Amino acid sequence: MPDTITREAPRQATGTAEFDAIVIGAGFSGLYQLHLLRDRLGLSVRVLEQADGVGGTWYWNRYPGARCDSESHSYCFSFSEDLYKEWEWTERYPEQPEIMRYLNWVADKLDLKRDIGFNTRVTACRYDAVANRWQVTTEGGETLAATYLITAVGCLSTANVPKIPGLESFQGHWYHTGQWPHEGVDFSGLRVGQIGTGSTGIQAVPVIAAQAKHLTVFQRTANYSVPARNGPLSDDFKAWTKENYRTIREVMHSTPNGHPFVISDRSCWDVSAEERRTLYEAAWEKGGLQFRATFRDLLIDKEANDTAAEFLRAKIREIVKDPETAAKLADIDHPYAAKRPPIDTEYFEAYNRDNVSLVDVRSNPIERITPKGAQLRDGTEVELDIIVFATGFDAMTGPLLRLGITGRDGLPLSEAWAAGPRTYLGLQVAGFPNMFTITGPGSPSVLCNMPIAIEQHAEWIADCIAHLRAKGIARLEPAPEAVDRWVEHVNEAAHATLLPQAGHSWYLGANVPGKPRVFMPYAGGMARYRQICADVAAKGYEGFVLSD
Ligand code: N01
Repeated sequence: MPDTITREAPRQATGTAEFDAIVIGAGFSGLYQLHLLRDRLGLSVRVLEQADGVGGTWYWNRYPGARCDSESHSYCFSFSEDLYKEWEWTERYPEQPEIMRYLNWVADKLDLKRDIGFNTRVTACRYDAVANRWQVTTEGGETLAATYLITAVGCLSTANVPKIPGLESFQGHWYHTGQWPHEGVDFSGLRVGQIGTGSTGIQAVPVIAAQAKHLTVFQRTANYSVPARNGPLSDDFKAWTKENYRTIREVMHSTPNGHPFVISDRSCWDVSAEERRTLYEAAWEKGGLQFRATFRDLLIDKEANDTAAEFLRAKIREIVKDPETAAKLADIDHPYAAKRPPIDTEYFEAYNRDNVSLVDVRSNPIERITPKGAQLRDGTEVELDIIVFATGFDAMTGPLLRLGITGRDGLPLSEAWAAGPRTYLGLQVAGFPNMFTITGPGSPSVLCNMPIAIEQHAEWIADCIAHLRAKGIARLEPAPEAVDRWVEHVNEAAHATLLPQAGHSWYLGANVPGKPRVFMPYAGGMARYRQICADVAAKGYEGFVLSD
């Protein structure tokens, strides 16, 4: 990558602030993209962020128990050895406030905040073909323009609050975990209802249960979970991560999911049933997302997966004392890890408390919210003071569609994606020249440890922009045939795994009524994807149309 290209000063003549690049979002992606474009390429860049601080997903997700499921020594930037070695994590998994401290530290260290417009919500992005510029409008009435538009809005930033009749009549308070009040919520002495048992809900249950008078969990789909085994990091481990920076990074770059552990090359069928059980026990004791790395075929062979699933169901029955509650929790209808596998701290144990109860809302749905609580189909009214919606997100496409993007010839992104997202490499959309989507649909993104996926995209985009500028190329967008081929490949990659077998997963958009059912992330593996993107660039951006 060249070190600098002339930096253009912002121009204000038309009331429009002019930049080389506009980046939307100041989480991991936006921060790194700003650093690369401004400090390595010398471009004028403006980052627009709707929150009043950096942090992206970690700014909003302040719910009880919010903690990253990736291990802290892998959930950080690794592009700079100095940055990596200077920061000290305290626990095996970083808690939300610690990640916020980390991202603020990075932003200050790289002097990024001066180029970020906070409290600035983007309402429209329109491509002007004559000027070959992106015109961006904000809620506050600002207009800005740039040659390159880069979305760094994350995959899980549009809260999904189910439309349950009567919610407006509820006399208590309700909150979505992804829009949690900064001042926190005091549950002491209160009756709390939590809807949702995904990764978020499973983190929140034990923490809310420890404080509330009573917690009722409304479960629609039972879920697997493996103990996180969180705890403080020893000085030895901290020193080891620093000494082994390069090796850790190499592992993260060479595995399908960007985590710092290697997936076993052993098949589940290479070992006896007894040995298999011993290996699962060891993985359960070790804890964390690594459980799924016990055998190489857990995500491609349903019968192999069944062995892990049965082990995990048996654990639920062993931990949860009330057999009826245990049966509801263990009645899981999808293969293990076909939905994002949660990890927990005393989740199943929480159901042994006297102040926690479980309602199966698949057999007995919430018909309406009343002023006093939730009314179930069988007529029961569960009285509540607080409702917590741990109901997830309009994932991957939601954050992009709400930006009001229109491409060439006034084509709205919502129309281009009416039947589901269509991208080339998850990086660009045909008809939207010079627009790049960090961790967009069609890229590994949510199937990968996010900082690894983000760094690869931000670097590829910076290299691409450097190439365009060095060669005097005005526009880059994917050829429609390249998009067709990529969409087909994303589909094939998903169907080579068990992932599409969880028919109600947000990977498929199935959690949002009316959303097209398309498997959105690229399941072919991060290492393979990195190579594909590198090859495309090496072949002169094969599959893209480059024009003056
Ligand atoms: O959301 P989810 P999440 N009535 O969509 C239920 C990342 N993450 O926020 O399965 C009743 O997974 C829904 O039920 P069902 C991670 O990638 C990361 O938990 O659709 N229930 C499900 O139980 C994760 O995958 C971390 O039947 C309703 C739950 O709500 C992603 O975020 C931590 C309902 C939603 O689960 C999203 O996780 C947490 C309704 N109308 C999350 N609508 C870290 O690494 C939905 N549900 C820190």
